[in-house]
Amino acid sequence: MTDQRTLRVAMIGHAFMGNAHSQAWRTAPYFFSLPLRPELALLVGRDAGRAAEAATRLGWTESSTDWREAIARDDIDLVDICTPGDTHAEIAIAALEAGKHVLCEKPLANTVAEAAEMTAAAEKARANGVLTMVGFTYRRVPAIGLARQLVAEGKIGDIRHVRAQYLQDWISDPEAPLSWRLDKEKAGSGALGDIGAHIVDLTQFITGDRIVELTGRLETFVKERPYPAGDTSGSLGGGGTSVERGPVTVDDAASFLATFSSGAMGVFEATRFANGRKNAIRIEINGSLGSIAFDFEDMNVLEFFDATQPAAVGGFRRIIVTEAEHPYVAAWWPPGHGLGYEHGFTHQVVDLVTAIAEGTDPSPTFADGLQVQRVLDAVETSSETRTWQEIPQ
Ligand code: SOE
Repeated sequence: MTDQRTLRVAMIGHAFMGNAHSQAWRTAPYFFSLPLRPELALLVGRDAGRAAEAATRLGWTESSTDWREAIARDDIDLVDICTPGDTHAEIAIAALEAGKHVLCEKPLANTVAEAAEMTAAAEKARANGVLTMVGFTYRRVPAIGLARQLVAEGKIGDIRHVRAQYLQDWISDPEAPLSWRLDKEKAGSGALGDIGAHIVDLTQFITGDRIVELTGRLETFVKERPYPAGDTSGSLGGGGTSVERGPVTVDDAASFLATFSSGAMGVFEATRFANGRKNAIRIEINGSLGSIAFDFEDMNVLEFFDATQPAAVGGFRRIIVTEAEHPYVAAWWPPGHGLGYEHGFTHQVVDLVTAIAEGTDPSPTFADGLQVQRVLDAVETSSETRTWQEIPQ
């Protein structure tokens, strides 16, 4: 690192996630007092014209069509990977070997083998103070942070049930185009890795526990779709289609039963076919002393049931998670002036930059990402073999 006051970032990819990350890198220093100032130095995309346009629009100083430029440059401190999963391992390992910190979008990789290689490279680089983080952004929603706090403080007691759903509907129309997210080569898996990975991470984050075994099922309802017409990299299911069709090679929906190391029972569901549900991340946890419930479609609220209260005044309480005492909220607006999807990305930048300045591991690291990958892999194997699978710890 040549300049400790700034953190010079190169971002690879500028579609949906690139937009979200760019706004986070830009806004974090305006709302939070950061120990290092992020500099949006280099944006990399496949097409020179589009990368240059995106760099101007999103606030990056320069653009390039070669991610290796980011790795080769001495004046880049951190590589932010916002590309499809099939490129994560190659870019991340090269960046780590060149001594760059790495923020990598989720899921960490397309396979356990790739995630393991990335984690080995991360552990090697860690000896030289190089840090890694996986973009499980929803951990940084204030209501999720509060849920974790309540569990850690023992307000829920011993956890019995973990119920988690991630429901979307953007491909429930069988004529929705065959985007890269429906191609196993590019995306690794479908609903399982794209959105199921989030609820695996979130439930483990909130409970502070790990899934140790599971049995799962994957389903592909629509086996063939029209190819997209034109570029659909930045959209979910939108854009035109061509007359030619191709095979869907990933799951449309995934569900699994799981056991946590505490013995808590988990029920998980991830689907892109829940008509009417746009981005519903629903988590409910029942413990011996109470329950908590969250739904991302009402993301500034955490429901809390305290079983120690007399029945006459019991019932779920809707906590509006917009108080300065709540995680991350003090930096933003007065009570009741809620936050949105993008704020999780800003909080991710704050936590990452702080960890880099302090030389501590940000959370989740590549090792955490590898563990999530093992859970995803176990769901696939279980679905193929119709068996329970243990997760190597
Ligand atoms: C598409 O399903 C997607 O953009 C995911 O890739 C993101 O991780 C999720 O946050 C929203 O939906």
